[in-house]
Amino acid sequence: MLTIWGRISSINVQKVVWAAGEVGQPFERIDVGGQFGGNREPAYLARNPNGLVPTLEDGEVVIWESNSIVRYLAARYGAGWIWEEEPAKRAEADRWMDWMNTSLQPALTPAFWGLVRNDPARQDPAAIADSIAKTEAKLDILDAHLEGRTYLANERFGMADITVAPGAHRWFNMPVPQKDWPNIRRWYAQVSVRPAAGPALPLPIS
Ligand SMILES: N[C@@H](CCC(=O)N[C@@H](CS)C(=O)NCC(=O)O)C(=O)O
Repeated sequence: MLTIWGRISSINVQKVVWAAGEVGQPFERIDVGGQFGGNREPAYLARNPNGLVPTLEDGEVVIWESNSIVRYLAARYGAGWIWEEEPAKRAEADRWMDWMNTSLQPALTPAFWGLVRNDPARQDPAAIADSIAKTEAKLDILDAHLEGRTYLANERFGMADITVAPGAHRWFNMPVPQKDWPNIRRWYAQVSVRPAAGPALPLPIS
């Protein structure tokens, strides 16, 4: 039985919960972080010195960093399924996973904290407008990539879809102007109804 440490409102925890479901591994998820706290406790820091969520425990194996956890789950339990052995194919998925963490998430986070989490420190209208503009530019790239494609990488469902779709889920449920991204909408509608996606993509977002 896997243990996933982290509150489900975390976009990074959502990726791990989804991946665990796809590879058919039973897991216990323990609420840590945000309003639940616990992530600065010595016992948690011993597992994850960053004091962030998610952290995965699989027997003796302890891993932090959401993408690394998804890759671990895919490689260990999803070979021939969501794990690509061939380096070029795996890189096709890897690049979108890293793009999510380094491009889309940083772009949308200020608007999310200002408009959804109502953080008093993140109410600057200019910063929110900047976040919206930057996110739209990233989503334009995603929409163009998905033109004529069913999935993000290798024409089959995989790690990239699991890690990027929580970003679309968040954006589509935020009180922001919604541009028309027909390819993202179609792709999101398709992947978000997978049985493993349900527990990973809670509504309302928070
Ligand atoms: N790069 C890390 C980022 C982890 C991260 O920033 N997690 C946030 C939640 S999304 C966190 O732990 N925030 C503190 C908290 O929840 O208390 C990953 O992908 O796992």
